[in-house]
Amino acid sequence: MESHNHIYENISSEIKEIADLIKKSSPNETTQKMKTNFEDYKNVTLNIAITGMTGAGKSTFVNAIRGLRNDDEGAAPTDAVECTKYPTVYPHPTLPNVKIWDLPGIGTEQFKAKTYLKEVQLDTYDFFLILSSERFKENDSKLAKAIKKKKKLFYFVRTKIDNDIHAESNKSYFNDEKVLQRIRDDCIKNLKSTGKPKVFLISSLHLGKYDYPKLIRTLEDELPKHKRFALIQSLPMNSVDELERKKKYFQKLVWMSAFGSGALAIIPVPGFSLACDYGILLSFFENVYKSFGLDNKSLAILSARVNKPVDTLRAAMISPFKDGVNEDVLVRVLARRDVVAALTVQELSRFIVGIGSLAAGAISVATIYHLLKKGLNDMAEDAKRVLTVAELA
Ligand SMILES: Nc1nc2c(ncn2[C@@H]2O[C@H](COP(=O)(O)OP(=O)(O)OP(=O)(O)O)[C@@H](O)[C@H]2O)c(=O)[nH]1
Ligand SMILES: [Mg+2]
Repeated sequence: MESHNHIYENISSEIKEIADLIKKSSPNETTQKMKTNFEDYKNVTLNIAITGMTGAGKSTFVNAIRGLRNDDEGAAPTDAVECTKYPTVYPHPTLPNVKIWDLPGIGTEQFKAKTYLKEVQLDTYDFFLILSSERFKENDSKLAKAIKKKKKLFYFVRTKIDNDIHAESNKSYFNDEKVLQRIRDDCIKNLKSTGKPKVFLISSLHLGKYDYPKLIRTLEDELPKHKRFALIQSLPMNSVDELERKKKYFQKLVWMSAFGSGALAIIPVPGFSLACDYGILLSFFENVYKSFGLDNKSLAILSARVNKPVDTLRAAMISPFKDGVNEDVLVRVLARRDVVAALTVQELSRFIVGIGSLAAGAISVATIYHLLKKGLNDMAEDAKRVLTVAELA
């Protein structure tokens, strides 16, 4: 009894909106609305602008947040000479709605922030990261103020922190924290004309270290909810922590997808697979698959990064989804007794608040819900095993 209440507590916030909707509308209307909500998440675009002085490490950062190294296929070109003259778009390797823009360097000369923002088409971007590998300069502040005026989000990123740490490490009384604090204070001092600047110290060569995780948490707090989802979904997999976070975001879509599949209008026939909309289920799983880095392309990228053969990484996957996501796999998983018999009707009425009278449709929804939840767990377990083999867990 207690455990049921516990489940009820946990899910109630996620399905409260759905429950309200069900009370007011028909199963078809509910399905349609949930489908639209799902599409809104799926189609959300995220455009990230990376800017800063020549040589600040923009292109390297663009590559790093796409999980690429500078010499990988599809990487933004980097070299010592100034090489990025126009905004260049780099789509995420597997989630094309997320785009990272490598903007031209802002230069050292007399700089007109307003003209620059017009030239790079300010409105395209959801937020700006202003990078510098040394002291932030007057031009960085000018740019930030112009962005602020346009009510856009921006953050300062001090790059190549690994170099700073390395340079200091052979001094006596070396202390990581002190070096970082000194750099941080210095950045804030140079940027004080922009108000309370948010500065993150990072190394594109070691994203797991320094302030990168804090930068991501800050973006999670400050971006609108759909954009936040797109961001987290797109990040390269570096740790089990990041995997768990991604999983949490997808968990929020599980009820929405279950109702959006049209299962509410279906009376289940024992022994037969449900005639619901597999499109939305496939779409859900395909996104999870890519986001967790389990597709061929992501595995190939990871393989290059951690220097392990693709086949070794792939061999770590043992779930029903190990060879990919398709309708056959879904039907096969759906047919499993543990999915179909997952819930009794009493449990259902606890799960699906307010629709006790639609018990038949509710059973179908709950079955799909379980399929989604189980699939999500299976994929997360596969991803954990891949991370372990990649020595990232
Ligand atoms: N150690 C270290 N080197 C870095 C890092 N980020 C960039 N670099 C190096 O710094 C140099 C310049 O990096 P880029 O990414 O090309 O810089 P950029 O800002 O794109 O330069 P432009 O396109 O000319 O404006 C390259 O040699 C990179 O390998 C970092 O986090 N750590
Ligand atoms: Mg560049």
